[in-house]
Order: sequence, then structure tokens, then C-alpha cells
Amino acid sequence: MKLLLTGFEPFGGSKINPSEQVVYKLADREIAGVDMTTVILPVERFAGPDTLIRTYISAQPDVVLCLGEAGTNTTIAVERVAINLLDFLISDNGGHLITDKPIITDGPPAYFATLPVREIVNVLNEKGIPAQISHSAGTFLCNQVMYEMLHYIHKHQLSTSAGFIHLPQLPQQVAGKLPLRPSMSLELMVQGVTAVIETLAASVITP
Ligand code: PCA
Repeated sequence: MKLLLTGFEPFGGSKINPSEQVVYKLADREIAGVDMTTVILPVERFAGPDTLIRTYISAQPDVVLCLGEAGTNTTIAVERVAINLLDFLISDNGGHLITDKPIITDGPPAYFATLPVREIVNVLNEKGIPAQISHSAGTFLCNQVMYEMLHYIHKHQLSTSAGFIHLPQLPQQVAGKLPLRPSMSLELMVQGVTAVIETLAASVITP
């Protein structure tokens, strides 16, 4: 399986993004049967999706798995749907604060992830890694890149599967801060995303 794995740079004044850390860890690892390309996406309205689509075109993957951080998540969240909406609560790293706008004018209202979301969540929970299906990837960059990837695949009638996983924050992002927020260790997130990739590799039949 040719996999494109993406994370995001830090945003909103934070110095770390768990998705970036997980991608760095996995970029150094071999997973049997997986030929992996990794990239860190800018948290910026134009450069984020642009970097993703450009890397997609050069890597030609069978599967795209994008990762991002969701500040208040208590578990790993496998996103089922991306909606055609930009409604930022904070500015992106380029200073854009966009509200009430479609991602793609005249694009469909939403796309479903084309990954086996239920199976992924079941595999993670069976391994003792807390996970759930999420029905909203938000209205910021994570939702935007998921939507734009699925739109590109749909528009060009490609067979690539694609989806998005939100990760909780790392313990060092929440320690000593109020209000109290949940967190998950980097090690557990890396184990979780590895299990997701292994599940995807087992379900993708490549020639
Ligand atoms: N999380 C943000 C954008 C980048 C990231 O890691 C989001 O949920 O949209």
C-alpha cells in the first residue's frame, strides 16, 4: 500500500501539535507492506490544502490519512464526514479569520471519508486505545483539507481512499493548565496510528 500520511504544524499560539509529532515518529519506522510518504501541512487556508494536493499528485498514494489535533478530544476520533464550510473561531497561521464561507463554491455540502471508519475504531478499542467515530471534523483547517482531498479524488474519479483522524493533546500541552483538559501520551497515539495503518494495509488490495 502506498500511503500518504500528513500532520499539521502547531497553531493558535501553541508550540507543538501532536499530529506533527506522530508523523515525525512514524516517518522513521518501517511498517510491513507500507510505502509511506509524509508531509506536515501549514495551518493556512491556502497553503494547507495546496501542500496536501501537491504532495498527493507527486506521491500517487492508494490511501491518504491526514492527522490533526483536536484540543478537547478525550479519545482518538476517526472523522466520518467533511463539510463544505469555513467558519474559523481563531485565525489561521496566515492571519485569515474566515466565517460562513464555503470551501468550494458550488461543491457538494459534504463528503464521507472513504476509509473503513467503524473497523478502525473497533481495532483501536480492541487494542485498548480509546477511539470513537466523530461526525464533525469542525470548520477549520482539518475539515478543510479532508474536504478538499475528497473533492479532488471525486472530481478526478480516482480510486484513492482518504480520511482524517483527530488526536487529543499531549500531556505536556495540558499539564498545569486550567480548565483541566484530557490528553494522551505520544507513545499511545503512535501505537494507535500504527494500528490504523496496518488495518488499512490489510484492507487495500494493490496490484
Ligand atoms: N487542528 C486544527 C487545524 C490543525 C490541527 O491540527 C483543526 O482541527 O482544524
